[in-house]
Amino acid sequence: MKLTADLEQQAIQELKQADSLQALKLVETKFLGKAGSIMALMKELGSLPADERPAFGKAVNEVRARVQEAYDSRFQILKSKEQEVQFQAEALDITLPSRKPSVGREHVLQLTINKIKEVFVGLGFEYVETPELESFKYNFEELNYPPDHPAFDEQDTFYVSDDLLLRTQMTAFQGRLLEQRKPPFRFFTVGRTFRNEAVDRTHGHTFHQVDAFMVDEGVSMANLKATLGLFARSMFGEDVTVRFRPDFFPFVEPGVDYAISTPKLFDGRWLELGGAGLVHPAILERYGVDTERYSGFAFGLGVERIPMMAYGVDDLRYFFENDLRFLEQFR
Ligand code: FA5
Repeated sequence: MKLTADLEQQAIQELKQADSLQALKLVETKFLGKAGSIMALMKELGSLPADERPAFGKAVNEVRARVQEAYDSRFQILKSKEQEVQFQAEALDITLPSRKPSVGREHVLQLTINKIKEVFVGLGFEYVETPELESFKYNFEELNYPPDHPAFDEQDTFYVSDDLLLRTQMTAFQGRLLEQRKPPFRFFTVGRTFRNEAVDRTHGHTFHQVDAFMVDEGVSMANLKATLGLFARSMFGEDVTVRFRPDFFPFVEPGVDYAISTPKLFDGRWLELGGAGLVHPAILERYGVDTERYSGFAFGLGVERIPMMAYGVDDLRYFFENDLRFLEQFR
């Protein structure tokens, strides 16, 4: 029996010394495995005299049970130690401040367009949209541009074919409306316009315009001035002044340019927002409108100029660069 006692002691000693699950597994195989030393003892049973076998068998079985027990408890200890190390490595620091969710917002030009729409809808104007890819007919011909007129040079654009071009002015919507609707009416539109332009701080090749077109009985310059005055006050505040100076556009008579000034901005300097005038009778007559009875006004304004003026932005290219540091200032 000394043999079994020694083996047990040795096994328990080695199990205790195993300092990792991997090392423990090796000890287990060495003593408890199929080819292990305890099994080897069992195999010796057959070579013993018959009367010694039961006692020897019992002793070996007891040793095996105790070694197994010692293995199990060591296994538990090592397992929980290893888990602890693993948990520590995987631990999340829940006291770290989380990243702020980034909430999107509307682009400053969209905010401006929303406000423009609010003002004109409030004045009883109906909102319409027409195509960016426009025909020569609506963009120029129907707007009284004589062939080879110098006014074309100011509005060179991107041609897709001889007849199809990227519209240069929202005023192109007038012919499309007159084809479908009879006066009295008030329409406005906002959209993207394009010109073959030397890009600088106040000129883009792509920009936005808002155009309005009103035809009714007795519409005069007084209505136009009142509407644009009210528009300016809605966008820039009560202390804004508006200025109209004679200007030429083939589709209005008389034509004016429209500028605003407020003491708050750019030291009260005048900033031109767009052009305006009374609709040229030739345009209305082309669509069968009785110009003895009806007259109209029209204007077209640059959208970018509005937030430039309102926020003191000195370069229109900021609006298109999509730099969040710039865009996040507006809400
Ligand atoms: C026109 O486009 C006329 N259709 C306006 C009009 C409508 C007159 C109805 C009379 C009746 P103009 O080319 O001046 O006019 O442009 C109007 C405004 O658009 C300018 O005052 C400016 O604010 C803006 N604009 C014109 N070109 C550019 C550009 N390249 N970049 C940015 N804004 C521009």
